[in-house]
Amino acid sequence: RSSIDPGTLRERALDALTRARDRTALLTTCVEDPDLTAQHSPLMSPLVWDLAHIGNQEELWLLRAVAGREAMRPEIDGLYDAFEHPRAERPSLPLLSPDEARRYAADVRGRALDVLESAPFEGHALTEAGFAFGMVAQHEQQHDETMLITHQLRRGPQALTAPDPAPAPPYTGPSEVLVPAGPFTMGTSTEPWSLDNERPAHQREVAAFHIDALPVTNAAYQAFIEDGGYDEERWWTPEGWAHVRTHGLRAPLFWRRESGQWLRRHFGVTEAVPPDEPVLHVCWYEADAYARWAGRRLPTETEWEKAARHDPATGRSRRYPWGDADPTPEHANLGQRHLRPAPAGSYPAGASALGVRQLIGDVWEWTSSDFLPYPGFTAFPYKEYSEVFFGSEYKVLRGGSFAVDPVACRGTFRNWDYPVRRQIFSGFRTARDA
Ligand code: AVJ
Ligand code: FE
Repeated sequence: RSSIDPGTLRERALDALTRARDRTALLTTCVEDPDLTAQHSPLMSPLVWDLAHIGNQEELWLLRAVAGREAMRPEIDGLYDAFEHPRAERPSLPLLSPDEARRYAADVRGRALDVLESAPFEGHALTEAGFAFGMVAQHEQQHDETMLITHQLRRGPQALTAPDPAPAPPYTGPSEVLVPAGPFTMGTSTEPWSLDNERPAHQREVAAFHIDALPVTNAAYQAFIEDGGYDEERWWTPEGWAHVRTHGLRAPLFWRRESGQWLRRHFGVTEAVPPDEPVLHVCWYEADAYARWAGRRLPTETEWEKAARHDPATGRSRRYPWGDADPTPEHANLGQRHLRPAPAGSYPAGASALGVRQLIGDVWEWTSSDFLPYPGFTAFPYKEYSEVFFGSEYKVLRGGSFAVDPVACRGTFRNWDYPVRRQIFSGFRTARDA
């Protein structure tokens, strides 16, 4: 049971859905229609697929599952089922045109808002505390991040702009923080819109460890490159070594070296790689190799969450590093307010109880852990959100990037991807045994 009253939750759901749709509109109107139907990378869908898929999932969950309505356009369900067609195949499908997709998504939304007015927020699993509405808003925001990745991969002039984060005051704290040994509560059984893989809350024993107070920066990563990190097999796992050799990786995605300087292409603009920003667009193999080179290792997922949530004064796990309050712009770089991570050492107000900074927002952080269910996991409301991905193929990322909306980000939130992926907004921090 949520302690927040149903009226407030209903307003929050409306607000989250509206914010997601405003962002979707921005991401699908800042370029002309040919850029919506084109495939900018075989790793990604055409933007117009994401747009109609967002509407289709909203129809499936809010209109059909919650309100028991008939399918509006049963013939399109297969086109927008992510499991029926891999991304690379989607451009060749008879997809809705940009105008049709916009109209369909808007039509679904109009009806979904009617459903929201009267859906029972108590006594029904799917709508308890507004869950289905929160889930649909999170789904749209996740695809908005996916679409932002497509924008980053797109060739051509800049289409999106946002103010840069404020320069960080110099960070004078310690480079790493000791997280003491002892039990800690991982996951949640009370967060009303948490997704199935975050549940249930359970106790874990964690040995003492040290974790970086800040994410690894571009300058630090450059030192690894310049020390020959990509040429030395000893830093890499066998799979990682095979991967960098086969694909000729020499630096993070989007970087190139010119006249002795590292440049990168960032949302259509070539810029010098900013030394103080958290490193972005590295795969798990690169993060893991850097950590070994530095004499350290990636944190486990459990260690990451303990560093983020454990309050040694009370023994409690908090919702966020800074406490239980929802994120504000003072706490973290979230919601695509900026189109880049903030310099390492930013957001003192977002520090954890132990003083670890920037765990939420800025860059997704690779952990050493495989994506596995917690003890007592039950798939809800569908196996295809998490359950079908459990196993050793995927590594867990934590904390969310600058492109994650607050509705889809919590101390317990789990993301996952293949260890070779680096078009995502991924970085990392390192740890060591105490
Ligand atoms: C949780 C980000 C891995 O994008 O594949 C979107 C989220 N699930 N639609 C993804 C998701 C279904 C998912 N990730
Ligand atoms: Fe989806």
